[in-house]
Amino acid sequence: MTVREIATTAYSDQKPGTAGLRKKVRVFAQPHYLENFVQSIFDCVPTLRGATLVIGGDGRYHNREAIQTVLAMAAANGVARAVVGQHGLLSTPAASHLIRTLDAAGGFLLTASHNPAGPDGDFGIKFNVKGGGQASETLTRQIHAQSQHIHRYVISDAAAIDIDTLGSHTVEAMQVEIIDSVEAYAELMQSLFDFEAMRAWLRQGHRICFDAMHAVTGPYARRILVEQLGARAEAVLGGVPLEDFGGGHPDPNLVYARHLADLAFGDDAPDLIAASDGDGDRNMILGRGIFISPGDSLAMLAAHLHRLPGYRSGLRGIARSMPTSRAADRVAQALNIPLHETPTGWKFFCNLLDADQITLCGEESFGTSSAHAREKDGLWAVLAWLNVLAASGSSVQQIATRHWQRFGRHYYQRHDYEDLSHEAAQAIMHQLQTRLPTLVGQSLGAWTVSQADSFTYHDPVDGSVAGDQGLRIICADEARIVVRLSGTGTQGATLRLYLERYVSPQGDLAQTPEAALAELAARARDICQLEALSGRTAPTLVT
Ligand code: VG1
Ligand code: CO
Repeated sequence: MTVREIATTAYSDQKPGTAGLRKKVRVFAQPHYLENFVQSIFDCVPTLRGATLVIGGDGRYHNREAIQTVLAMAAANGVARAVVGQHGLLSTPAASHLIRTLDAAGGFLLTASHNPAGPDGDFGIKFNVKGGGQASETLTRQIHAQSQHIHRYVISDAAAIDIDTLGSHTVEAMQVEIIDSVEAYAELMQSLFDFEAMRAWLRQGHRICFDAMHAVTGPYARRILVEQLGARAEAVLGGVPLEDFGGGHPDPNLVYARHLADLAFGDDAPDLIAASDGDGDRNMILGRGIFISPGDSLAMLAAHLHRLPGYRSGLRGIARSMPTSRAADRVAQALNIPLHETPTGWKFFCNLLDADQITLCGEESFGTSSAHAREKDGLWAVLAWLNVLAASGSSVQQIATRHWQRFGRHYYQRHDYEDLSHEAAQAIMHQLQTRLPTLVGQSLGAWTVSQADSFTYHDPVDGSVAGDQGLRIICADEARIVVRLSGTGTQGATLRLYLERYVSPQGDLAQTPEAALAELAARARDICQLEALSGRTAPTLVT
């Protein structure tokens, strides 16, 4: 075993997006591509030397090779101990938890989340810091800058190690432990939720269905839902992780998990139907005859969380990303606790969580989590709902209806225009941004624009400022349009149009989101000059 220093040249495209570096597999497979980025991280995080490092991924194609590369480079860069999930699997929240509990100096998460996998699919890597949170904007910028003039990296030439068998190894002076991917995470869930109440609820004949979509949460769901809570084995669909996710698109929403909506709205539906995404941080929640939008899920969990063992002392505060519906704001108001509005991306929640200012946070993109981790957590959200059902004796439908009757309903949709040319996307954003000041006071269908601006976030904890975080057109409490460009895509540009409309408890609470938002959607398309600037007349994806 020797450590070798390899000369390399920089790639110009290693700028991480909303959640790490995501590219096509063929881009990552270029010589030195992964190595350059990994070395840039080691160069920017000197505290990894002599420390513990967590490594795991979502199990997609290229995961296993990438893990061996990261291990060989970790050994060469002086890491003392690497902890790797068996078979190379760690869900994003489980990795975050391990980093925290092992007091690791950081973790490498090999994931492109829900993006399709396989030789023609996507791959990704993200670095989480001590404490388990995502790398800050500042660190992300430093890593990118380093990747732009990297000229060498170091790597051990040790043979690949067996990541499928639990056990210990050494690579150079580094100790490697292959650990059970689920155990610590399952213990964490037991400390937060009332497993006995959930078991009793299932024993009474209530049924759940959870789809792991052949991605990373399969082993977690089988262990926790089936082995520990006593759900039937058939309750877990897609429970075996596959390198190509079975050819599917593990992005749980009404389009890519249509079959779950069909199940929920069909005869004999289970009481709770749920799914998670490729890396286990997203969640989708449905009940018999009802889909719970992520913004509603955040608000409803906020209203009920105090019923659950880990949250008996109540919530310190709630945070949501700016485009996420303002449903949680009403609950925060009722509970008399702060509500923070952050930019899109989980990294912006981490300071608030570390400073103990919030207990619960969420995003419209099917992400919810609490202070137990520094990532969004799909199975946590599913267990939280399951526990709320067991503790309250109510159905999902009853919880939602009562919530709307008390707080009113925030109808919500996100319209994605995918694979636009970068020029068209920029033109749309530019023209809208320029016109924003002129929109205030103008009427927008039935509403009047009260505020129109580009969102800037001032982090209350470290004082950092993040500008250009999306354009918003607000019609007081009643309606809102948000427009931003995706930072996770790997092909062309994706424009996201977020639509929200509030209906008070006295109004019509039983509309479909599509009908409730039709007028706002048409106004939003006009305001963005979508057809004129991109030729598109309809979104490619509505979630
Ligand atoms: C999207 C979502 C954002 C989420 C991010 C990572 O980002 O909108 O809310 O935090 O994905 O989630 P963007 O920039 O494409 O809108 V995941 O599950 O892909 O790690
Ligand atoms: Co994800």
